[in-house]
Amino acid sequence: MSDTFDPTIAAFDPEIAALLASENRRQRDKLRMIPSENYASKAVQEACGSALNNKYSEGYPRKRYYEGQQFVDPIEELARDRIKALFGVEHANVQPYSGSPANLAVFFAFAKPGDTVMGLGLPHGGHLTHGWSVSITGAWFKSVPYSVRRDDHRVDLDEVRSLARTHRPKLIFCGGTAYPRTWDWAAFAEIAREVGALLVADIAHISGLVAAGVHPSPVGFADVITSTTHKTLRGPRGGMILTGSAHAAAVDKAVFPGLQGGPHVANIAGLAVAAREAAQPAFKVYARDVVDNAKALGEALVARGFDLVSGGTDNHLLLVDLTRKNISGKRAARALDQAGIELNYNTVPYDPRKPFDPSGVRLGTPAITTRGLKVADMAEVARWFDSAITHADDSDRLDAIAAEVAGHLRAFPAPGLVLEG
Ligand code: DSN
Repeated sequence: MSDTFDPTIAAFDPEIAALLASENRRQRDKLRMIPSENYASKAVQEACGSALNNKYSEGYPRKRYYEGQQFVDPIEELARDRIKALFGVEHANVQPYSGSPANLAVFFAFAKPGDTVMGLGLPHGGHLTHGWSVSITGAWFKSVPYSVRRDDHRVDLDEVRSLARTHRPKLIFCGGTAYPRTWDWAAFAEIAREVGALLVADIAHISGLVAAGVHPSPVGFADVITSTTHKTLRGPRGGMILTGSAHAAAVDKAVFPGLQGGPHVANIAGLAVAAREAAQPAFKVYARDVVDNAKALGEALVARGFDLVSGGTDNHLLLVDLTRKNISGKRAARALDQAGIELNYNTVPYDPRKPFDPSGVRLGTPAITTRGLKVADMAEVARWFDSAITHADDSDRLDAIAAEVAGHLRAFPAPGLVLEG
């Protein structure tokens, strides 16, 4: 056997090992507030880094195209069963590589190129794969995006109904990536039924909140539910599609062999672990804290004169419109990153600026809540945020805030990080 593969990463590839160590420290020392990110547990990461990375398993449990599935089959079955129990659904496909392939599989299962689809427009908080023009879903399908209202930034259900009646879409997507408010699944279901559309709820951002019961569930309203598994749900990178049994066969066929080859079974094992974690009482406490922290942070930012899209939040994320602060989203995001607060610049509804340098920043509380930060810490987070924006051009000041942030975080160990010393 070649000994090339035996040494540890530190011995064999010190360059990559050093970068990985730096990333671990970065994740330890920063307030990670990108709302789609989190810290997966050590147990989830162990599954993802396991020998399952060596295995091909095209097909589904008991119906594979490769041998050697003695342990993969029960792992995928456990993942499916735990997800079904967690969300209360009849069928779960846990093979999508992530959220975008999960959505593409739904297109493949239930629509044909040229069919009309509706989704919340990207600049209003939707996702690329809900039919936005630059995505394959906008290029190959006739997309009719809906919006949020100018005055309160809530989804305009009157517009959704009117567009649906006019355009008779095949699919209506609800869910988004920068929408801080609760989704009215029942209202969407009523519109979809009226026009004969299939309702797809993309709960990628909020699946952990839905699993814990702190955001209403689309089960019983949406025909198909898609999600990533690594955001508020806190699992490995991956995707899933949940349905009733009526749509199970179409979804499974669309995922494999329709869209994907061999599933990433190590991540499916990670998802099984994450689903077990999400069924524990402690997960409900985490999910409630995610929302409470986001609300408290929103209030603290408003008290400091920041404008929040929709005025606040019902979930895990906040969208801050910086127009009145005379700083662009990109400049603010860079300054905040230097100050130890990691988030992303983002368009706000009806943004006059371009997406590459928009008017807002998007931030959320899942990762910092996983570390144990509570409502009482949010005033301090708002103070650092405010100070970094106010002193965006003062490099020394930003470094000083970063040191304060890292000092504060020492009391909140980050799960799953490998840290030497
Ligand atoms: N990139 C994800 C997010 O940050 O919301 C969506 O795909």
